[in-house]
Amino acid sequence: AAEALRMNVTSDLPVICQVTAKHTAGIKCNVAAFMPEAAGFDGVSDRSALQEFSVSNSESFWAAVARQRLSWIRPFHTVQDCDLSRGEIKWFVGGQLNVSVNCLDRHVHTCPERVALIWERDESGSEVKVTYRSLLEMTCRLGNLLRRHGVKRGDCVTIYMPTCPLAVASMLACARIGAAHNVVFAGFSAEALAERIRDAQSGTVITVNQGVRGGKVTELKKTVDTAVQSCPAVQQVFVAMRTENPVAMTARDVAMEEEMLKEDVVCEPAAMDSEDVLFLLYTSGSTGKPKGLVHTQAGYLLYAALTHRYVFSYHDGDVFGCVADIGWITGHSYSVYGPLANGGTTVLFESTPIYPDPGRYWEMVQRLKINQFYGAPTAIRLLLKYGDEWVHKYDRSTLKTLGSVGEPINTEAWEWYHRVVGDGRCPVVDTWWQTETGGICISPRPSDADAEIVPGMAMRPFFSIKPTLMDTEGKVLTSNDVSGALCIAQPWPGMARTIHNNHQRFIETYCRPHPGYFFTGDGAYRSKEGYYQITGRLDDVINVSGHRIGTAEIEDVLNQCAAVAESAVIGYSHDLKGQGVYAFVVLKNDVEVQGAALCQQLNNMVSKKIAKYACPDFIQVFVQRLPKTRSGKIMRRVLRKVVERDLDGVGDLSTLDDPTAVQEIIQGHGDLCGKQP
Ligand code: 6R9
Repeated sequence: AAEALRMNVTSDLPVICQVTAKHTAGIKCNVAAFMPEAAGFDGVSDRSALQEFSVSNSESFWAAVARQRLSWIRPFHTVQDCDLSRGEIKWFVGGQLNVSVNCLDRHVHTCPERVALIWERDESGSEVKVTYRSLLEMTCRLGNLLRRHGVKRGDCVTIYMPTCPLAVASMLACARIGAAHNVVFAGFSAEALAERIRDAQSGTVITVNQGVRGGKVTELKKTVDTAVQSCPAVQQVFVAMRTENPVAMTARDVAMEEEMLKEDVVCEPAAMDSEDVLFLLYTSGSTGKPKGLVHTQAGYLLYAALTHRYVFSYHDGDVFGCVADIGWITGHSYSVYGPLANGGTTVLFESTPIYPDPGRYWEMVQRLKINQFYGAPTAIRLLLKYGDEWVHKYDRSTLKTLGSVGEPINTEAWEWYHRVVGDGRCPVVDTWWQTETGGICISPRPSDADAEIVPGMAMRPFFSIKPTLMDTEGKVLTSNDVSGALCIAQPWPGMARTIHNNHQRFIETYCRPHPGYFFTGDGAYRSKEGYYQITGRLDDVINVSGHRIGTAEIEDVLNQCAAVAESAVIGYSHDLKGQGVYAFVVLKNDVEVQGAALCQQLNNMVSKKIAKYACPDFIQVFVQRLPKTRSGKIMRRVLRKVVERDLDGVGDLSTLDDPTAVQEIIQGHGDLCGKQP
């Protein structure tokens, strides 16, 4: 343990700097003060040399960082053992550690009363602070409770909870006893939850009686009740109380807080191998069912911690405010794992940007003295429309860095974020990454404090990340001022290892398209200066308010409607949401339905089977047929052009099976968008 304590990095920077200064020129002191490990890297005397070193000597880089920043039960013997073309990724082989010990125990030794979590409850002004000591206690009680109820190492626990301390404790309790967690966003419907529980083979679910968001109560426990009816493997449901309203309990339900009180506050941490599973997180792909991406212990934690520390320039004592829900990867990496591994204070935001009014974020920044604020462009665009007064009302002088994530941030929103929210003082970091990458891969920082930041661009790769652009033939584009498919040329510790129960799909999606590279599914432009700008998905995944959804998933639901023969869903550019959902629906020959009633029914189905955010903004119902190639593939390109009103861009229709289909679609689109603005 004493060894572990000494590994805490951020507090002893000045000492390391002095030691280094004795041996090297003064300039090296700077880079070692920035990152202590750099003192041991040959020839690294400034930050750009450090960046180059991390890419060319990625093994030495990560070995040093892993020794310095994680506390190991047993040291690793092999830094990495990866073969990208076969999708075999292993980091820190031979090493053993416990993620909850790294996030909790080692900070409890040095600063037990430091605040770990600030729970910004939906009810504004009623925040709850949880110290490292009490979060460890909570986690241990919960770990013991899960163990007593038979949850074992290697099991998978599904967590269906709002963003709150007990949700974090649940994640960490799983990590403590060696179980994997599967957090399902509490906005997903019973069917979507059930599908994820079944795919993850979870026997245990943790939930709350009710959720509260934007002043509205949601019946989460009832949703779980419905979901588990179709999940025969579920043996127990732990129910915490978010509100005071009792809910009906069955024989399989366990009152969580009550039972936790009976448990010991000490819980022996499991010694986990670096490559044991830490969690599954489901996300949408372009085809098929949502996929459970698998992240493992050491590499994921280290990558989340290092990116949190350096992209946001997080320092000891700062209050980090990531407003993402824990149901998404952003919540995992930057509300929970990154900040806690760094011994930070992290905000858990339960509410919405406009509850009780559009000043919510900035009132919270003032009240909690937030130093780094991390949110989504869709919320920034929404708040921009409400005007500057809501921002000016509150003191934002504590803010040092502003972050953006989830989708491209347009220049107008970026400028407003920078100028109005940050008073022009704070760097804005547009961070590009994915559920698959585990943590931020491209972002303007870290770089020199005065390095330029271009609005709306993620710009620079993080340590050891080697972005590569491919042309349509799969050849590497080497020059600048080019666009292509964004790949990453070498493995990094934070990347997903597989898709749960479907390694073949993992290989086909990420490794096969460009052998030897990790394919992201996004397109990117590399500017004359060599900066990266993400141009959007290359596949049939759309991004609604920063939430990923596969068009195929929505089509699946629409096609289940008795009146529907077939459907095609596309994304279109939407002012607030980034992308909206536009559905083309072809009716069966013999049906007679009222358009409005049908649209209502289809919307209800999507909301019931997936989630509200996936509901189409427009449903164009028609009777003929979708534009298809002669081989029967729906030509989405044509549909997109129609919706974008770029009829010249529709292009060559000669491959279409029936070119007149397009006329009907253009006509129908005009009628619909005249009626439904
Ligand atoms: C972290 C997260 C990933 C997809 C990704 C891309 C889009 C994320 C972005 C961005 C442009 C950014 N995306 N960040 N596009 N600029 N800064 O959002 O993960 O939910 O898996 O979504 O989101 O298309 O491929 P995830």
